[in-house]
Amino acid sequence: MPKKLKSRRVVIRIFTVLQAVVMGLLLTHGLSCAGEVKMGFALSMTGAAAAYGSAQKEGIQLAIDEINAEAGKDGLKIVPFFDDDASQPQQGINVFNKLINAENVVLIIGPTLSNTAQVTDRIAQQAGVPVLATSNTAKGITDIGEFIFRDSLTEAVVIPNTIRVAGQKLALCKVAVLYGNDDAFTKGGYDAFKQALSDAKIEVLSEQTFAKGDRDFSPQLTQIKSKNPDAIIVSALVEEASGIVSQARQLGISANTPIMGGNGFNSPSLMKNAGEAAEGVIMGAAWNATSSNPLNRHFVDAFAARYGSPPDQFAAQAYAGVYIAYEAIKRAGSPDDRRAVRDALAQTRDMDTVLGKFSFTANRDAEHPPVVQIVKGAKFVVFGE
Ligand code: 1QQ
Repeated sequence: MPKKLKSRRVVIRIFTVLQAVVMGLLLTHGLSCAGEVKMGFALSMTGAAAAYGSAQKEGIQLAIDEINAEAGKDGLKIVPFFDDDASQPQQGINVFNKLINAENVVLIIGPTLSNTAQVTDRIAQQAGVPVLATSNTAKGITDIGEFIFRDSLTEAVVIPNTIRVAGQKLALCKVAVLYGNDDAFTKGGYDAFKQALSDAKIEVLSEQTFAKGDRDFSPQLTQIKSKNPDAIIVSALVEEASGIVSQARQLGISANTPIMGGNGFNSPSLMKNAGEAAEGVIMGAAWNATSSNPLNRHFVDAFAARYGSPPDQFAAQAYAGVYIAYEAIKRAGSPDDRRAVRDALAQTRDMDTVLGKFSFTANRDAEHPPVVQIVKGAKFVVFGE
């Protein structure tokens, strides 16, 4: 064999061996393929917060499909790993461990409830995996550490605005308060309402409690009715909120006594479960479907076309979360580098999203104006418009 041909064969053989070694390394270390990013989603698809989790999943799936279609053949594609946290902290821990250690995701979106995030986010912080919550509104979640972010406005921002706007418009002087005392969000919401009521010099005539899964609220509501408050303030997840709203009206507390809630009320399952009784209920929110920003118009139309029903706030915040995470991952330059993705997320400034121009605060919380909504004709409309 001529010498030239022989040396060409040797080069080809070396190249083939090298290629096999690189492929082997990629497989054994579970790295993403070039052009792909692994994102984990911990959502409450079952249990007390399932109404929120299912809306979140729809918003997320829409965002992923849009991003992956736009990325085309050569762009960075999202490979999603969905898991059900079952609205339970222990199941949230299992899901986080799986996403972090087995699926090797670069970032986690979720979990749905603050009550779960309080424990799961410590695991992610410890492992150096960025978390972007899209529905956690209780105090202290982002204080867990520098890897923890959220695009959901906190109750501490939304509630004082709700009390200020509704308190003035409805001339509230005295109210009753009913809250869940076994959940981080419902307890945190209660604290925020209490502070806002005290700041607005609105008297609290009665304070009543319940727990997740309760179905009969008549003892608490009967006590509240006897005090004749100007309004009933409720800090609850939507399952219990629906029962409270229906039973208040059944017990003869008329629509002249408005019921006001926080973030937990922003799900159409309130109208689905409470029906006519939901009319006139007022809630603090982070987003309203009628917001005129062009991205929001596109989102509302695309969502309705795909699912046959309008999106709620939880779908909107989840959809925004995927875009916020994806932009950060692209800026980070390496879809496997959790630290670089964290640092890029922290740099998010004035990004156009369905929530409006979006930035994180220095403490990695969401920064944009809150809204107050009221249920009219089975829809959430902006209160006062
Ligand atoms: C929280 C919440 C819930 C109402 C949403 C899922 O805001 O747990 O923080």
